[in-house]
Amino acid sequence: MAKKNPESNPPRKTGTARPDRPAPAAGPDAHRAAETSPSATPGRDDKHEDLELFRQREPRPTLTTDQGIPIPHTDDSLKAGPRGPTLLEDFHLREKITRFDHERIPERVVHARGSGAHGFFQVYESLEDLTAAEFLRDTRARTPVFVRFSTVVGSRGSTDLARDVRGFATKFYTSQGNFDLVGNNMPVFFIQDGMKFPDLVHAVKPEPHNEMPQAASAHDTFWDFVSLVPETMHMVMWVMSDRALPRSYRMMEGFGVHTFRLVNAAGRSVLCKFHWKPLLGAHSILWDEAQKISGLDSDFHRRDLWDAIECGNFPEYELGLQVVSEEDEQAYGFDMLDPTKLLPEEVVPVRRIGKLTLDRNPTNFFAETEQVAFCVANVVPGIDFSNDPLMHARLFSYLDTQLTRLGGPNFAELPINRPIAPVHNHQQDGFNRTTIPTARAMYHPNSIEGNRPLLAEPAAGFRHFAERLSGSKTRERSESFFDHFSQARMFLMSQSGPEREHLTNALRFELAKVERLHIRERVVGLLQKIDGQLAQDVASKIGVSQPAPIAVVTRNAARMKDGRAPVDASPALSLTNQPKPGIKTRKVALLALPLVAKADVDAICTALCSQGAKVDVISDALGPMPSDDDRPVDVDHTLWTTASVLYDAVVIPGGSSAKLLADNARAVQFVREAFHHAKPVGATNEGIALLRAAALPGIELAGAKGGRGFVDSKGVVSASGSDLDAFTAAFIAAIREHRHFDRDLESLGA
Ligand code: HDE
Repeated sequence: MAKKNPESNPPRKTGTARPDRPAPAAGPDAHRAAETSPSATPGRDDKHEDLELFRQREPRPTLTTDQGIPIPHTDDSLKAGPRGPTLLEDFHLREKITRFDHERIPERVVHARGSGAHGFFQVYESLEDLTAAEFLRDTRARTPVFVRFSTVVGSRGSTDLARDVRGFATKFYTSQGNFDLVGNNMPVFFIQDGMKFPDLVHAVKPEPHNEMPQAASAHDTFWDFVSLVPETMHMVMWVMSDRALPRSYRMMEGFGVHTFRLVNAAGRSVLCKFHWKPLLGAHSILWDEAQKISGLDSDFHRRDLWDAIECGNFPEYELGLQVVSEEDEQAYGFDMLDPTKLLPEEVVPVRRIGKLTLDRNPTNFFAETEQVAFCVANVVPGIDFSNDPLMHARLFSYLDTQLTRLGGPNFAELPINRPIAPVHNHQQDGFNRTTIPTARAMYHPNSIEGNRPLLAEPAAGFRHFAERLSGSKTRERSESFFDHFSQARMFLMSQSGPEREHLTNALRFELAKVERLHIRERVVGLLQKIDGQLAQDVASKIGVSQPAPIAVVTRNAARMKDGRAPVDASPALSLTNQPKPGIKTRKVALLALPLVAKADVDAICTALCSQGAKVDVISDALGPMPSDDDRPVDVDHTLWTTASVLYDAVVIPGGSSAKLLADNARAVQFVREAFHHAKPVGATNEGIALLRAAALPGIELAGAKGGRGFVDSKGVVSASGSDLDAFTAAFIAAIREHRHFDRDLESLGA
């Protein structure tokens, strides 16, 4: 593993003293560093080693105060007699209570609820032609990263399963300093100018008079804002879609949203959009599931991420780039500076350039996940900003918000935030300074310290791209930002039938919770501009009179560069079209009672686990469960403590007792609910009795009167007295598909 530059910030285990350097030579460049900044290739463990310096791992033999004074008694306060008043001199009590009183810091004003993980990023091939960023040029570099996933609206303790945008923020600890890619799981945003962000957030957060509802956009103030600000409509389509309900943080895409710039060593700039592509594919759940999971396990996503990493199923994402030349800023039928627009992958393909692997859980939630401070303005040489007006407000906001949240300007010294690249400057003092500068000259220029720290060589330091700018000061929106509906329509038209149905139902749900009729009416008016049918479908369920059909003015949502071949739908925007790489890490519930057929259990578990799935045995009691041979089966959960919404699929093996499951109301509910949520369901031999009891509409089962020995019916796979291999192969294929919406879900009240 490559070693870190010895000049990294103190404290260090070894070599913390800075090597003395000779005073700068006289001459025009006497104020510049003779060598470039750190060039050592980073290794994946560099940040881990850095954090280890701060982790308290030593055994804790004796209880002490913060001052190190040994404490022999911590259960009673110091009193004047056993029943007397507590004495003020009890410094141990005072310290303990004081520390407790001040444990909380302000939660993030948005994205308060989050989960983090450590990992590393490695580029596949050098992007030297595009960027001077070392971590994108050096294929040997395993750049340490910390990622924090989040919801936006809810408070720190709110559910993971809110209908919401997810944050996907990545801190790259590169050899040239920290680069923060602070993105979301949706490629566009609600508003075009950061000036409107406080308005948006005040509208979507709980209402000011009663602080309700928590972590939900289904209320008047959000939809009032939406109805008055049509630029929100494209993002509203995304938030009402299945994208707002990811199955897992490990199974969602990420986007930088804004157009960035890449600048190469020669100073040539191109525009660029960043994407994260999950290697497990992108999958979602249904709103009914989300609501139920919120009650059963509001840490569902946090637990999923944590467990996957603990089990060695490291989440992986490829970093993708869409690169566009400067001149093409407006060549695709919209303005690349407008963050309510996306560049369809069919117009400019996403080039996958490297891989992110998350392979380590934090050791302390507060110190790492809570104290991590991302900042859009943290860019390294070779990456720069565009003039997106939303981005520019963000360039200010992130550092500013940490001043309150993390108690002053020294938050970059916190272990999770400090770069692995050396930090030397003239900043000093402030709340919570932890390093001890020993320099005598905290100013530039100076002669006392040989003018140190020296300025970086121009070729190595950050240089802002010398974009030619002109314009009069004005508070105006560019006309090129005015089309608010074409891409909203493009998104809608890109959805598969079931996805569109979910989106329609989401709008019905949200708007049915809006109390004021005039707000609902205005939103329907906006929906009409996207699609008349959508407007009618929504209006019919929310007490708004059917809007008279109007001709939707369709413009090209995007076009190919040469102006031909307009893009009205982008297949890449549909989750249905996403790659379905396999069943790795999918969770399967195996329902069984004592005397279950061990041969069936073994065949199912072996086949599913060999493909990387996880099988949980669920029965009516914990402990080893007798099977039909001598070997018991370990039970993971009971029917009382879990539910089908926590699983991707359910399977019932045979055995003489399996038929009893058909009389167990919880087991029947388990299967019906899994079916209702379009999940794969499987059963072998006697286990099929439970499927029969669940009365799954429109499904053919094996072994039924005249039925065959093996049937695969819309993701319900059953096998009676037939080849278990054929069963497991078909069941695995059904799980790979994720969901089966070709079922008759209406008749179950879906
Ligand atoms: Fe943020 N955003 N944001 N945002 N954002 C914050 O920074 C802000 C926007 C995003 O896990 C805050 O440290 C403004 C877009 C993520 O710690 C704050 C505007 C995108 C996270 C802030 C936006 C994001 C934040 C709150 C409009 C996707 C969580 C606490 C101009 C590209 C980072 C904090 C984490 C957090 C401001 C819009 C993503 C207040 C002013 C667009 C993932 O600074």
